[in-house]
Amino acid sequence: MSVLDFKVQSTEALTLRNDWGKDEVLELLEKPLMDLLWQAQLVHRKVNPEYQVQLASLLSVKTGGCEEDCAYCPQSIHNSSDVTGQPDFEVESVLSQARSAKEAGAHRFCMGWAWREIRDGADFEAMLSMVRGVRGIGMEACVTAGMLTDKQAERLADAGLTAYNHNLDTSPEHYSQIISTRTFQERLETLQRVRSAGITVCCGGIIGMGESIKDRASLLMVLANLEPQPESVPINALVPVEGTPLEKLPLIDPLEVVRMVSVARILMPKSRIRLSAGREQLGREGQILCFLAGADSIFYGDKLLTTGNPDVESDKDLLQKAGVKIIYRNQ
Ligand code: SAM
Ligand code: DTB
Ligand code: SF4
Repeated sequence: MSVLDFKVQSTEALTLRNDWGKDEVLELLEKPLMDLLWQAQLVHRKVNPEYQVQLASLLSVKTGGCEEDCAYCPQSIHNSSDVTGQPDFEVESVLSQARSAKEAGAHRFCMGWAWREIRDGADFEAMLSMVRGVRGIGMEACVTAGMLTDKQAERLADAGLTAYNHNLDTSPEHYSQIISTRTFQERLETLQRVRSAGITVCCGGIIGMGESIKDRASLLMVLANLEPQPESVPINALVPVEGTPLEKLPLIDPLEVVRMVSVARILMPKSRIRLSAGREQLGREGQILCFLAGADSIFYGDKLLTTGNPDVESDKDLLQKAGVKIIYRNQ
């Protein structure tokens, strides 16, 4: 069964398009909010009538000391944030954290490495063991670890990896303001390798990094025009971290996140739209609007990779108040 099958219940009338134009997407992003919410809901209700939400837990297996210069990231050696290199987690410790996450209700376990790219050797072998272990526990397994080769993607697929996360982060036009050590094209090539190996693609971006609305339209357009579209699309709001070049940027207006989620849902009806970093800034009502508009996953657990996330108790309360249904592992 494909990871998408469980939620696509009535999609006959939904046509997936891979030919979106930037102006069309911009027009959607700029619609009066009520009209945009209505249009997003028409799609969302069709693909997810019960408002099912997947809980995913994140673990930073390898933290800090990354050679890339991503302006938002506290883990880059080019930035002077508090995050410093820490010993990597061992396989058993990762699997015990995955088990706890499953017991707490998580359906997917996402593991991060602060690497520019995967290198062969003991660390990669450990990653493969972690993937096998997480799948053995009965959870979806996602890895985010930078660029990879075809062979590495194939080995991850053989280990049972469900998804590989590699974000485009921002529009091709704004990209050079944010990262200089890796090109937008290299990101697209990494995504292609993941796809060719038969692993599902998790790819999204960040808003609130000084980009224009046109940049947001451009990012969404590139994502939606990937063929096939990514199965999973994380929408992150920048968490401005001290010591990064973006530390002084103002927090994004929650309604901007609602707009991004709505348009992502309209353009990519069958994809899982993940309300990712920055949820603490959104407030309860902002998050509920995002569920209404099409978000169908959150990161669950007190920590993202290095920054905070709402605590489990407040998330349980949020999900209950929103009246959404949590996806359990056997569904
Ligand atoms: N090194 C790998 C990579 O870049 O693909 C994996 C880890 S990286 C931290 C995963 C993603 O986290 C980034 O692509 C970015 O979208 C997101 N991220 C990192 N720092 C963030 C921040 N301060 N605010 C919002 N999102 C952030
Ligand atoms: C994604 O798009 N967001 C998550 C996940 N994929 C790996 C990571 C968010 C990280 C936020 C900053 C931090 O905690 O270091
Ligand atoms: Fe490294 Fe990933 Fe952070 Fe960029 S986002 S500095 S690649 S850990």
